[in-house]
Formats: sequence, C-alpha cells, structure tokens
Amino acid sequence: MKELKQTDPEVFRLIQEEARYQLESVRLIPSENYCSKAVLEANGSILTNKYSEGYPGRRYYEGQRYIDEIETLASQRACALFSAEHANVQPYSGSPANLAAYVALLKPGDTIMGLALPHGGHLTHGWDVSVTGTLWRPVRYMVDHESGRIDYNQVRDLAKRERPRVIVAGATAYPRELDFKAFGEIAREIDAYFLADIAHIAGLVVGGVHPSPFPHADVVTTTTHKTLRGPRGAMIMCRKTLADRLDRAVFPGLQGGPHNHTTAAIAVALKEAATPAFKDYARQVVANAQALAEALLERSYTLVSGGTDNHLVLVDLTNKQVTGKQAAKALDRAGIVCNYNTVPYDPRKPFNPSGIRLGSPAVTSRGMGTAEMKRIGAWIDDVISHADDEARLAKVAAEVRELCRGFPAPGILLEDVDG
Ligand code: DSN
Repeated sequence: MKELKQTDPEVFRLIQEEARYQLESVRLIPSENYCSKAVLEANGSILTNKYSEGYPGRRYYEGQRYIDEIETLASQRACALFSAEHANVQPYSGSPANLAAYVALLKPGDTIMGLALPHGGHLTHGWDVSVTGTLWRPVRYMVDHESGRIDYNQVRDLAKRERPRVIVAGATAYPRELDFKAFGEIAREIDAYFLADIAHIAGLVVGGVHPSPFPHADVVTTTTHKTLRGPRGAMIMCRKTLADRLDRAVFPGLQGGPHNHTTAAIAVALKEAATPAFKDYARQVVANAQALAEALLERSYTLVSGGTDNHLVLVDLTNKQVTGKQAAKALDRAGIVCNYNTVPYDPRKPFNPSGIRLGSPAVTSRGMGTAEMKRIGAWIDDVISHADDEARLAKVAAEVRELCRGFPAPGILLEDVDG
C-alpha cells in the first residue's frame, strides 16, 4: 500500500492497526472470516471504475466486454457449486438480497414467516425494526424452550394457521442443522414459496458438512463473506422459472450498477470454494466449533441446544456472574473477539443480553485446530471468571497474541504488520 501510505497516512495507519488487530486476536464472530489474498486483490482492483447497469449482454452502458465475462463466470461458478439453476451475483449484501427476494415473490402486505430474531433469526426475516416487518406481515416461529431446537411440528402448525406466502429458513445464531427438506414440504403443503437464507452456512453447504437447500428451496440467498470466505457481497439463486422476477427485483427494482470489483472477487472465492482444500476447511470449521463447545461444557457452561452441528456456539451466561455484554467486552480486552447475543427466551434486552456467540470460521482459516480450540475455551473461562481482573486479562491477551502470531492469517502477513 505504498501509494496509500503517501497519499493518506492517516487512513493507511488505521488499516495497518486493524490488520495487526486481526492478526493478533482470536476472532470468534461466526459471521466473520479472513478471505484470501487473491480475493483481496480482485476486490481492490480497477473494476471499481466501471458502471454496468443491466446484466451480461443486456447493459445500459457500452464498454462491458470484460465485465460481462466476469459476471457470467461468477454466476456460472455459483450455479455449479450450489447446483442452482440460476444465480444473480449483484446484490450488495445479505439484507438487500433478502429484500429483493421478497420484492420478487410478494405483494405489499403479504405474510412472511421466519425464525424470530431473539431465537436466532435475522432482522430481514420479518423483524419489527426492519422494513421486512412493516412492508409485509411477519409471523415468527421459535425454538423449543427445552431443546433449543426448531420444532418442525410447530412450524407446520403456524404455517397452516397463518398461511404465509414465503417461509424463510435461515439463522444467524442457531447452532444446529436446518432441515431444509422439512421446510420445503411445509411450504408446499400451504402453497408458499420456500426461501433458504444460507448466509451463515454457505461454506458448510459447499463443503458437504451441511445439507444443501436445493432441491427443496425455491429461492436461496446468501452473503459471500462468511463461511464462504469471499468479499462482502451476496447472491440469489433460484429455479429458472423465477429467474426473471428475481433479476428484475435486484435491478432495476432495488439497485443501480453492480459492484464489479465485488463480482470478480466473488468469482475468485467460488473457484477457491470448489477445491478439495475447501472441503477440508469446512470439516475443520465444524470440528473446531465442537471442540470449543466441549471445552466450555467441561467447565459448566450452558450452551443453547447443548452443543453445535455447525460453525457456532451460543453460550447462555445466566448461571455466571456476568452478562453477555460484560463477557464480550472483557474477552475483547484479552484479545478474544466475539459478540454479545440474546439467547432464546432471554429475560434481558438485546443491548445487554444473557449470551455470547462464538464461531470457528476465522480461526480455522488460520489453520488452528481442535488443540487450539481447547486452549481458547480455557481462556474464555478464565476471562469470564475474572472479568474485572485487568492484570489477568492482560496475561491472557499476551498468551493469545503469542498463539496468533504462530498462525498467520490469510491476506495478512506478519512482515506487513511488523513493518
Ligand atoms: N450481522 C450478521 C451476523 O453477524 O450474523 C448477519 O447478517
């Protein structure tokens, strides 16, 4: 970044500091990852200079000979990887992708049924403070109080009673496998569309460690930057019969020109995700999350649903001396980055809830394995048990830093941050 250093030393310094932070901390936010240097290069390329409203072969601007090829490549790679009939790679991120899907499938006032936000759903699955909960009528299913899992009989009963036009399956804080077949059957019983939002688990689906939403789903949305390890962006995949409606909802319905640099970086990430190494990565993500869960269970932590099938662990701290927010802040001071999170049936408010959410995608991208997850589990307990003891947090932070420097992060070299 020689040019940046010269032109804007202030921004250069902040990026350097962030790079050091990402390198020297254990990043456990389940929706974050490290993308490869190749993805970063495509994302930071001259493709950002272009406007390309429209779709390959049907643009409103001339000069698209290379852009058309890039977007076609990305779209074809997505179809091949996810066994999809059609892929639109233009949505700016996950929320716009979900909005586009609703715009394509629904009339204003129609009913959306999704997992309640405090039970692990997403804002755009029809929560009140999102426009998806005001432009359309939301109904929500919840996880079972005892098991912490989705009860598919309850989903079916609610669907039959409320007759949603779209049923959404997808989550940001659900540690268990989603039964896409069951959701598809329920949707067909009431003649609804089935939308699977696989943003969190796309990399696990590609890696073969979570069942695919196809052929059960009519529409699949995903971000590209979580377990899929691409740039910040999104895709909508669907049956051919819905392709025109979805494409029109994205452009010109909701968006202008696509972000071509992002499209190219998505294409690169999809190529990387098609390799045998990525399958190993996905398997290790799950093994690491399970190792972390075990380390916490051994230390008497309560995990929502008792453990995990995927990349994340949701810890209920109700039986500990700290709230989720206090725990997350103390962990950050000790070099372990996570987020505070509501747990199902949480008596506390979302801004200071009872839980923390931990995920393995980013640490696994650095090559950490189950032995490191055990150490991380022990540190988490140490920090949560001594959240006010700054000397103890500093000691953990030093140990975390030493571990992290032994596992360089993709796209961030030690020599870059050390200067
Ligand atoms: N905000 C993301 C997450 O952290 O799960 C989901 O979009």
